[in-house]
Amino acid sequence: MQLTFRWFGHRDPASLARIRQIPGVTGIVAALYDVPPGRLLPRARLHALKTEIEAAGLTFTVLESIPVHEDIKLGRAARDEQIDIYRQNIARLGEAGIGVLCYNFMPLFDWMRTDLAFTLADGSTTMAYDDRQLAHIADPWEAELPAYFPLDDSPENLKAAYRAIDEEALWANLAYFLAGVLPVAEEAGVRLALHPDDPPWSIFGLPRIITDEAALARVLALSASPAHGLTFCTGSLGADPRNDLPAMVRRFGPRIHFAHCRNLRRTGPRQFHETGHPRACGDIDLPAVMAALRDVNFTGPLRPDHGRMIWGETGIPGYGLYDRALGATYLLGLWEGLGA
Ligand code: DNO
Repeated sequence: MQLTFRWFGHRDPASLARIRQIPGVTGIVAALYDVPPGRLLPRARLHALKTEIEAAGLTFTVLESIPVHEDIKLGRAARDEQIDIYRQNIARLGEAGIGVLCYNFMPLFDWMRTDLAFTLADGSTTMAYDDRQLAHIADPWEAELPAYFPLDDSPENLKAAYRAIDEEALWANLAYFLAGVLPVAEEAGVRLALHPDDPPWSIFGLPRIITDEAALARVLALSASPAHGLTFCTGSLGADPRNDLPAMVRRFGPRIHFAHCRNLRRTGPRQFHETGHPRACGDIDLPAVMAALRDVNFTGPLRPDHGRMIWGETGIPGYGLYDRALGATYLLGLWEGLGA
């Protein structure tokens, strides 16, 4: 595996120079975060970002992510135009030598938490989710977490449009999208890595389909293209106790293009909070996941995922430097211990 680290550019309190000092980290996961869905990624900006990362002695390994426009997820008439833009963006990644693209197919919202600063017994803070709290969120459209609304539509229109979209319709729209983009990804040498839904169940009545082993098998069966694969996210899938993560790694091994590793503690039905990475801290058995990745000869990028806020750090929820650096070191330690 290649150990990587997510960097949010100049709004990130962690600099590339600091990230480089984390033992074993060689790759950066980044994006042009300010480019809205449905727009072309300017070639010059991709190039500048890559140059900056390389000047710091790191490689630009993964683009996470390019949001999929809602017209595509909704299967609207304008989707072909949007798919064409997505294709052009994939080609631009290929030109820039960025080999992996992480993306998701969650309607309207990306990952969702109900508490961004839940205090743990040790005084650190972490993100938490309690499904019961969703009922109290008066206007989900005001949620602080990443939601990628296209500039060219209103929340009211989108809400209304999703009333007609059930899970099967979303599956059909995902299949249509993949058929449109995979040939270009193959040609460009870009491996697509579909991120599972986080949390892996429906929220606000919106369909969510990338939730469990059966769903991953179904999505992979849509195409045998070598460009078609997964982001294996232990925290997203692991929020549902029925998901056997090591078994899923063994089953889908060669189709795992990117791995997100983190831990969480389940506190009730559809309730959890995030924790430090070690097995001692939560319910996710990362040693077993790493062993499974070793057994399938995983060579792709892997990154520590959300961490707590520790040592007084403030910043982007889930993405402080310190706890993720501890996570990176833990993951590398597991990997070395496996003789991998
Ligand atoms: C959260 C991330 C996600 C991920 C997107 C990929 O921390 O894992 O936001 O980047 O779902 O499209």
